[in-house]
Amino acid sequence: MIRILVACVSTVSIIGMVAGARGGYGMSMFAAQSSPPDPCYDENGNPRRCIPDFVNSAFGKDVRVSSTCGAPASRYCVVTEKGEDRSRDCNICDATDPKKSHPPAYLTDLNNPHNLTCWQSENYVQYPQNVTLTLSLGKKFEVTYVSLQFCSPRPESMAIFKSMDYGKTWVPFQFYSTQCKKMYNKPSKAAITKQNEQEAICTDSHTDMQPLTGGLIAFSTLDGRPSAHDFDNSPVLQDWVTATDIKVTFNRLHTFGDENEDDSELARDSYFYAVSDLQVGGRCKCNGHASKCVKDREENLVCECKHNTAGPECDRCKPFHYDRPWQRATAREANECVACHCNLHARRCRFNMELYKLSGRRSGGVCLNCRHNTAGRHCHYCKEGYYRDMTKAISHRRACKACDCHPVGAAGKTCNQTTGQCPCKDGVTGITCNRCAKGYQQSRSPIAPCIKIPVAAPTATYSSSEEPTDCDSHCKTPKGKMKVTMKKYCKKDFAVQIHVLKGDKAGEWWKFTINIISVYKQGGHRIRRGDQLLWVRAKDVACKCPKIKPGRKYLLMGSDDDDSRGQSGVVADKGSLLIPWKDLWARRLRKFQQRDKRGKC
Ligand SMILES: *[C@@H]1O[C@H](CO)[C@@H](O)[C@H](O)[C@H]1NC(C)=O
Ligand SMILES: *[C@@H]1O[C@H](CO)[C@@H](O)[C@H](O)[C@H]1NC(C)=O
Ligand SMILES: *[C@@H]1O[C@H](CO)[C@@H](O)[C@H](O)[C@H]1NC(C)=O
Ligand SMILES: [Ca+2]
Repeated sequence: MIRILVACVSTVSIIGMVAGARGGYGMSMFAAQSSPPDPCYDENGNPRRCIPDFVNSAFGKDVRVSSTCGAPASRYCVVTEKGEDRSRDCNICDATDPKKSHPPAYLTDLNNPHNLTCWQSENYVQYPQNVTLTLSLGKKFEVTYVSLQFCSPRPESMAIFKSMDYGKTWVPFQFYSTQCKKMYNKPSKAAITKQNEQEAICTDSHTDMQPLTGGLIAFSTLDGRPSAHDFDNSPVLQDWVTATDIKVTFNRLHTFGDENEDDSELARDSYFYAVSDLQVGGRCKCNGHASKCVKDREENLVCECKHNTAGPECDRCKPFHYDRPWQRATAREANECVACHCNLHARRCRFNMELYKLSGRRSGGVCLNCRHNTAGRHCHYCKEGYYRDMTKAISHRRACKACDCHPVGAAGKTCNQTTGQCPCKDGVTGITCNRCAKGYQQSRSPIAPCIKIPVAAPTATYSSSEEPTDCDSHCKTPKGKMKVTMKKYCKKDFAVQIHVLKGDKAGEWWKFTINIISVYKQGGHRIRRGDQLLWVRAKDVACKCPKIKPGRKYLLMGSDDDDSRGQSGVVADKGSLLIPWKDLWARRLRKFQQRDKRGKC
């Protein structure tokens, strides 16, 4: 839109445009009859760039002026030219008489070409006496032109300034003078290049045609500036056209070469400035995120921000919409602000540039103060001590349940995030570790709250039909106390200390889970320390040769040749020695081991 304006703003077409902008905000009255579609969104509801109407932002506003005629009442004369003859038409300026006053309000009233109302300065305001007009727009505008329609001759030297900080500091917009160098220390014909697009230039073009009254001075902010055709992508020019206040300074009158006749009859009372219309054409600055400006509660003009933006100029993202950095909207991209993804568990978030870059410039929002026992950048998992209730969506208020780990039964307070399983102490079971596992019973110890129940001999599980009757003939080795001797050690292929953990019957066999604690002699099958299976024929177990009970430790000495089982693990049979373990054997067996190494077996 701005581009279109740039094309048509020239001193030739400015009158027409000014007329179009006349009436300020009143123009939108007709457009707003049957709530029109929001221009900030397309028909599918997608955000798109939107901008407020082009207006004369000076219309109806107060202008502060440094000089106004009529207090006290004074005479003034207008010089008119008819061919070679100059004549004077004299009048009285009287601030107390509405018909003869020229107040500053006439600068920005409705401009009726058939009944011009002119503000007028005092007489004799000659250099270095200056007259200034200061206009506050009330907020930032993007100014396309500043124009002045004169009732007096146009000034010989004048300057237009802008402020972006409500009048604290001023930046020159444009100078007009027949003697640029002398008045403003500027060359009279300076080129604007890409390097100095924010530079005010001085021109004498306003004196080309010199009507004594009714002349126009119009400054187009973008005219002749190289980036104007690509305004969307030129932060420099976007900044250049931005203003909160406009100031016009008249520095020197036009005296038509009659400086020396100051006291002459003709020149008397005809040195003053008079302006019928001051216009500042532009748009309320909303950075492409609002289609209109409205008065807020404090009567300040502000943008009616869309696209999740906020601020008087929609110049930041509104709270909780910090997933990507704020950007001005362009014709191609609305660049709307995006809400942080917090699964309804957070009300605040912040932007993190590192994460944004890591995401390929997609998402940089980090949720703050995740509620409902959630945690993480997007409040997307459960905080420590809680687990996901998979029957509920992550955005549900009760998506995270407390672990409730049993204070005695659990080894910690943090459970598995997906299953809710607490870490249980030995022999403890249950999701919260609140009961003893099978084969365990409760104790009074908080360290080992569940202890093993002594396991009955596996023989007890035999059915009577299987009860062997001929054990004495079946077992070769005599029962009774066993001694561990070097001779027995040498005779057997392996010797290991084992801990029998549990036993299960498997057809013809018993399958014991054992833990091999130490290896004192290594057979041909390379027995390793750690958990192993021990296979014993059911009949041997029934006849208690060997006699074996889970939960006990034994010395097991056996031969390699019985591998009839063909399974992994160790095999014990009636020929094996399985003797309840005594700690004092450890030393003895190490001695046997050393002797064996020296070949003494
Ligand atoms: C011209 O404008 C002035 C000030 O608004 C008003 O008082 C006056 O009646 C107008 N005159 C005509 C002829 O419209
Ligand atoms: C009038 O303006 C000119 C140019 O800005 C400046 O040099 C001069 O000091 C001003 N005169 C007064 C009286 O302020
Ligand atoms: C949680 O339990 C699941 C399922 O049993 C398992 O796959 C996962 O590894 C466990 N997580 C942790 C951290 O232990
Ligand atoms: Ca007027």
